[in-house]
Amino acid sequence: MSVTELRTEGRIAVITVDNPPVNALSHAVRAGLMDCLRDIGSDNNIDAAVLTCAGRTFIAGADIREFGKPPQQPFLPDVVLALDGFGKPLVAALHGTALGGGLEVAMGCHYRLAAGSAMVGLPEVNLGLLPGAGGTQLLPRLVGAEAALEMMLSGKPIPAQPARLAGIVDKVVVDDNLLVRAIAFANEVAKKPIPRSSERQMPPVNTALFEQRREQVAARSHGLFAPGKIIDCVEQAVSADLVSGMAFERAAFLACHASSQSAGLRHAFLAERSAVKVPNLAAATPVRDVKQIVVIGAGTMGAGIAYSCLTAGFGVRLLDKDADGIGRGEKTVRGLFEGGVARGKLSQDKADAMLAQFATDTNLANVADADLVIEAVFENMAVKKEVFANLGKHCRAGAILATNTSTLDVDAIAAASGRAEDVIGLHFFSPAHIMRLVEIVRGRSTADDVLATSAAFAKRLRKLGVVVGNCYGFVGNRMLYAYGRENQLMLLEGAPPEHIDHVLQDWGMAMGPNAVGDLAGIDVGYKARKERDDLPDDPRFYQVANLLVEQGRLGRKTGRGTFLYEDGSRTPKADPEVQQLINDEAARLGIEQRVVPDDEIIDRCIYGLVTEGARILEDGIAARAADIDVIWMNGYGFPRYRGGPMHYADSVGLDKVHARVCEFRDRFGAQYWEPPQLLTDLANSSATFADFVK
Ligand code: T1G
Repeated sequence: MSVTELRTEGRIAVITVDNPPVNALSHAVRAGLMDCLRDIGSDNNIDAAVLTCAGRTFIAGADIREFGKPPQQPFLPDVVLALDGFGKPLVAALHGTALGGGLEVAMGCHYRLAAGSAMVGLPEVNLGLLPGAGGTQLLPRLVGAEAALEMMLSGKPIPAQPARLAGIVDKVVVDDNLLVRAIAFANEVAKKPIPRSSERQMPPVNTALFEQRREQVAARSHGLFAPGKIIDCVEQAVSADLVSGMAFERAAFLACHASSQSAGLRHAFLAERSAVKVPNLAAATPVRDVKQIVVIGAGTMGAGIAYSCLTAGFGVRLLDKDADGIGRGEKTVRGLFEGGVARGKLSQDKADAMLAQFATDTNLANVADADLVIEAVFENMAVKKEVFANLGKHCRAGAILATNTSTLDVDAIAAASGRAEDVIGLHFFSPAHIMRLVEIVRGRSTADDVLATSAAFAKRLRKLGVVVGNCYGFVGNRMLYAYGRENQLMLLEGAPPEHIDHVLQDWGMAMGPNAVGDLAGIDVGYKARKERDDLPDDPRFYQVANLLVEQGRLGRKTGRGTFLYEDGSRTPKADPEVQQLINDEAARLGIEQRVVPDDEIIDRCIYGLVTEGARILEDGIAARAADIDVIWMNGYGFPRYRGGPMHYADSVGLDKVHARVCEFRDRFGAQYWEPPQLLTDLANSSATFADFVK
């Protein structure tokens, strides 16, 4: 099947790109477009042409999957220049999302018509790139430098009407006849002079704009350099002709493309799309019908989950045996809707319609009509078992019973229900109405259709549902133990908490481990540890955290934890009392204090993640290393431009990672630093975690 088709309607040629799923500009598409231009140019019976796409969208960009491969002519910039210089009028008909190279191709054409629902944008910056096929030169010529910079630095698409007002789109077609209108438009302009984007003069610009944007970007982009390159290219467009401007742009694009930042961001993009594909599940697996959801537990998590389900169009009943708890939960849900309306996220009418689907009850047996029950009660096995025993009795046959536990044994909870095949883990991350990640924990007995339904449910909530196996902490929290352990040990060894946090945040983590602990509440981990009987026999293990909790220093919620939070401030401040507590405990344990080098802080915390991630792959708890990356980028603030812990280790080189882990084993002992066999095997065979398939 050809990915480009050429036909004529009277004296108008119609080029149709048909390259599912998003008409990405693969090599075949680029070559096909050039062939079509050649045929149209040599046909005297054709006066003008329309470029359209089959399927759900106009071209959504260059083919991201081709980036790692050797580039093939024709390169996209050459295609765009050929369009711009073409001798007959070219009309692009845009529907869906004309993004990246797709919008560049459209700007190479001489006119752009858009369906009313179309969106246009240059999101390359999200991939650590810049528009590399003329976008940084053509867009400023259409909309001016300032608006062009805003679109390219934000990476956000804009709707058709604002795009018309800005000068990107010539006409918006509000009925469903985009192609018919485009062909009629082509007939109208067939004999008119051709308005080439390359010949448009740049609107005047205050050159101070570029320095202003450089300062903004430096403050906000955490060391990413694609934004600065975009500014350089637009600045070049002010004075350069199109060809030399595009040569400048090409060099800048190649520099971005070669960067580890872009490799990480492109990995993140593809990993998030592969992670939601359930491994070892037949595509034809049926999905159970879910309309009515019951959430049990009206705390912060339960209310956030209820809100997420309501905004996705489900009916929701929130249960809690405590009347005060229900009152608080209902208040939280209503407050979230009020906030959404206030921020313009949804209309009052929509909020009212969703809230009409919301109910509460203190009767935990009121579950008979539930298609899906999500338990979000206190993180205690006995409490959860009681809830699931009750659900096993009162839920209808076929109802799915999900636990939101963040660490506990899903199989044990499932057994308590008496219907383990209907039980699954849905580990939402807090705050549940904001965090995209859900770990879908597949129990030993979980039925395939329960798994398929859960994956579809996560998609309905517009969340990233990643299927993981059942073990303590599943993937994310199991790895968090190793990351936190090293933080705790380094505190005792002499690294101040504020320094550890600064070093890791500077490295790219959204928050340092000590600030995260204060945010979540240090008592949460403390209580979880008290429930375990498999902790390492090591008096240093989370000892600082234990002492803080035992002194009532629980974190932000008590105004002090590892750090101080004065007068309700959210800004952590170093606390000399805590440092003294650490020093005293280190002395008691006979730990010699030292200056812990910054690279050691980073490597012990990050390779702590990597080694535990390797064990998770060995145990089959995660199907792909990329799934682990998705979990840590979306649940724990791991920097996207580093691609997640496993991709980062691959980018460093597993031989180097393995050598560093062996050094830590030799210095700190094999209890925590014996290299996982998988890491040793991959390092010895010059392979990567990306190569690993269980
Ligand atoms: N290349 C290859 N595959 C792509 C793709 C792309 N650009 N965009 C999407 N896909 C695949 C995706 O992997 C998934 O595949 C399927 O399409 C559906 O995607 C030179 C250098 C278009 C808004 O950054 O934002 O042009 O998993 O699940 O939620 O200047 O995809 O089904 O096998 O996301 O409806 C610039 C990226 C590229 C746009 C649709 N363009 N795509 O969202 O579906 S760089 C982008 C998106 C560039 C030039 C530069 C979204 C979407 P599979 P999906 P969706």
